[in-house]
Amino acid sequence: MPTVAGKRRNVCFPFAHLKSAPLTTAQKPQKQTQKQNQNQEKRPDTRSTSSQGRKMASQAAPHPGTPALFTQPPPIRDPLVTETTDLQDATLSKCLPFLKGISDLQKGPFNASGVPALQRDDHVEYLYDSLEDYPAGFVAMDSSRPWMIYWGLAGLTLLGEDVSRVHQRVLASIRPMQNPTGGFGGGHGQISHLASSYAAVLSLAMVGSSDAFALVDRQAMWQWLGRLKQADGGFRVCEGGEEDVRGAYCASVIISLLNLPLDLPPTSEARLAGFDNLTDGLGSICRDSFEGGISGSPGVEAHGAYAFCALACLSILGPPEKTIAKHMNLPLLLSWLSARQYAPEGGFSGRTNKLVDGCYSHWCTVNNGWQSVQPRGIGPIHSRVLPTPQGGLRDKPGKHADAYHSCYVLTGLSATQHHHYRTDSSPCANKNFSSAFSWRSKPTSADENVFEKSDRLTAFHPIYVIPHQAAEKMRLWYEAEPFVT
Ligand code: FPP
Ligand code: K
Ligand code: ZN
Repeated sequence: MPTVAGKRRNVCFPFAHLKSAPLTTAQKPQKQTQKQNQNQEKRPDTRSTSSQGRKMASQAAPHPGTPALFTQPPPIRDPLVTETTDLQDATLSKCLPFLKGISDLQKGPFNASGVPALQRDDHVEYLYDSLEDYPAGFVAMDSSRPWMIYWGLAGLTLLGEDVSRVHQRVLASIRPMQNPTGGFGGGHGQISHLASSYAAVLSLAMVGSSDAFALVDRQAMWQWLGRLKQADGGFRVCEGGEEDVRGAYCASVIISLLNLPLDLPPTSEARLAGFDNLTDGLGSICRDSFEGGISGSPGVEAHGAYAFCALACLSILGPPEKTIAKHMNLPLLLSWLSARQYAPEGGFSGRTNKLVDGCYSHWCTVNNGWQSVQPRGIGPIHSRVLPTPQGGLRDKPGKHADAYHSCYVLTGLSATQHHHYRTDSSPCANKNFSSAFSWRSKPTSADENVFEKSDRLTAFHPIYVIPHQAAEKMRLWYEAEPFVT
């Protein structure tokens, strides 16, 4: 294992992503008087004429091959200056030297499109290291253990590593987190949560052995899901916890991969609401918000991570061109999703008026074949902007690398390197969710991409976010395994 003894990188994890913290509403637009408005219109554009950005922009010519879209500030400016616009300017100034290929931190060689090589070995080393011990300061991550395993394994798999070599350690770590009452907790002795169960199940799928599959207590999992099922069709994330589209997505991933019976357990209270089935009513909680995007639950701000959860859940429940069309206003959704990509940064934001962040290159690029948001230039963006000098990938320049961003930045990059499409055939005998298991992929051709052949990553299933074969193998294993209700 390429771990450097005694060395620990300053790894910083985004706790907010994993907790059920309520969304903070984006800053409300400030009212302006006519006078203020006029003043601002007369004022020189501070965003393009002040600060570091201008200084750096004038210092050196962009690397040849970089499209102008990614090297110049956007031509359309809103005259309203707020804390939000200042932050965006600062972000842009930090990204521009990387986009131009003139940052001291970038390692060559650059190819003809101005894209530096992926620092594959550094990222591999970083991700193996992320599976090692953590110092006491990381205690808050103790409720995210299955996630840390998932991010490490997924990132390594994307980079072409065979993660079955850490198989025994993965099983030894995950086994004590399963509760006899069903599901996996975020750490030893913690109550089961749908997000940690999702990460645990996907990690077991990636190591892919019979021992890994046999570890899951499917009967208890089914009973537990029956208790989480709510009267509106959705799932709470844990007993007594909140209900949102993360619950819907994580539950549908678990139900379909473990080939659980769809019948609700006889004792499930959701039966009182007239439901017979674990998936009854689930599609209708995946709906669009007033902005056209998708929020965690009705009435709150739309966010890209929840958009992924809802669209992926609908794509498990049935063919996406039917399920998504039924529950979403497609033109509005596509408009909101496309507005998440900024220029010249090239990356995606998670919500309106917020900053680009590499992880949204996964959450917001719905490359699900039914309709795709064309992530223009995002492949090069990852290589240009997001690496760190010592390996690992990050939210944006100025931040530390972490396993979460390494995983999802690579997932986003992989999505740009492969075409994903559905077929009419699924390898599964049980036809429930057959659409979810009918996805295939083929690598993009040389004239469609701007990276070198050596930078191609493993293709990931757009719904399960693990290799296609890993999802299929797990499902087929459980299809052959009797389930005693
Ligand atoms: C805001 O963080 C982010 C959220 C409120 C939700 C994030 C949720 C996920 C990333 C994962 C959900 C998926 C599963 C499968 C459980 P922020 O305010 O730090 O970032 P922002 O400014 O970019 O919105
Ligand atoms: K963020
Ligand atoms: Zn992020």
